[in-house]
Amino acid sequence: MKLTTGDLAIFGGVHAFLRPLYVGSPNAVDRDRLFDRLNWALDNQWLSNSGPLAVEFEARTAELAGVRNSVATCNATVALQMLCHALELTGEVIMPSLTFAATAHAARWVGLDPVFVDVDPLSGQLDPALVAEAVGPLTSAILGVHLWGRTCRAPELEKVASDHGLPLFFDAAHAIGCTLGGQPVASFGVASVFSFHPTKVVAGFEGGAIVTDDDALAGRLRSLRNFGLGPGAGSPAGGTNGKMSEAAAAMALTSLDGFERAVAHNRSNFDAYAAGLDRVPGVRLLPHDPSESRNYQYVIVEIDESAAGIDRDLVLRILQGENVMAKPYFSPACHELEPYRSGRTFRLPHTERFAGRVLALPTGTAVSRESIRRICDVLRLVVSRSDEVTSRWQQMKGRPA
Ligand code: T4K
Repeated sequence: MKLTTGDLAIFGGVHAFLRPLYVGSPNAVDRDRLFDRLNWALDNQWLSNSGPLAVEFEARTAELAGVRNSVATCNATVALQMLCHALELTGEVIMPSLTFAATAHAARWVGLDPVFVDVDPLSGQLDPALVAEAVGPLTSAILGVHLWGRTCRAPELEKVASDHGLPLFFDAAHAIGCTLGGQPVASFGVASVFSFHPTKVVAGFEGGAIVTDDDALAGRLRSLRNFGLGPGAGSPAGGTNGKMSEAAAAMALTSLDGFERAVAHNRSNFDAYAAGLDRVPGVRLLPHDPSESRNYQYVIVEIDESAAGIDRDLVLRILQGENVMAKPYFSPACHELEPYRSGRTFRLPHTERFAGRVLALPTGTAVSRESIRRICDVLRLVVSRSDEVTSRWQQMKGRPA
């Protein structure tokens, strides 16, 4: 059946989906396996503090990351904070602004000043040449982000870091299982941080991990995670409670068991979006390099209003009306958020362009190819009838409530 603008829910039509379809719906897990693990932990009467399930999870994530150490944590935000302390950073940290608030806030929380640098206009990833220009007397580190699981230019960032004698570390919250030049992402820089939030391809209710080949750094992180006690103790920061519980590890291990299946499902979903959005003017699906391993957990489209005839915010509103709960990841960019926006005098044009145009679309094991076909039908309709959609929307907005 061919859709018309009158079928759109914002104009009084029936929702395309009866129930909301979320970006970041948790992937399905083998519940029997999960409950076996939870029961085992309860029988063990050991529920946190580097329990056997957390230790097993560390071994498996270190192997997947291709490094010697994985330090499992309660979430990735605390992991980033711990890493800033373990590296004894002071002053400023250079990072992209086009990322989730947690990247910048983690540094801010431990008393560092994020220095935001613009992204490459095509990839949306941190631009190493601009990073080099931003290095100043107060810079103590460079923090790269593998945004949306598409890798940033880590080897070039390594060069900048080594030219200036700075540590380089990565927010790899989106990038478990991803490679760059065939190497696991965690092989770049001094350490990388994964997130195991429920919205991630590997989920532990909540969870994170710092992966590193630096044994001494891992020792300091283990101490920081446990109130600054035990081997590796002595950080000026004291310590925190950043531990992963056994319940989180049970979930994370079970999620990891299904990792390949989830990635295959995401890949198939990505291909369905690519087919459904092929040649839709002004709607660019951000590609994944087929020669690299990718987890495909984020499907990002960029809406160019000048070619699509409709802006991102109206597309978002229309999709949400259909119960497609797309997300404008990552808008506003960090430099436009408090506490960074007050008094700022700089602009990050490519970051701001991406932030005004991007949309994350639902994927994961809860999303089927048929659902994607319907989402793409809506997107094709709103672009092909963009004038009509925009003027109906403006009329509606102008009407008194
Ligand atoms: N660095 C980067 C680059 C990150 O993207 C993140 C987190 C971090 C660091 C920090 O990692 P963690 O400390 O969280 O481990 C979500 C997530 O909460 C956040 O973890 C994630 N990135 C970010 C990209 O997305 P919000 O503010 O969008 O809202 P939230 O979590 O309420 O809901 C997101 C979507 O997921 C909604 O569509 C609803 C759906 N959802 C969420 C939960 C929790 C579900 O369907 N089921 C659920 O259980 O942040």
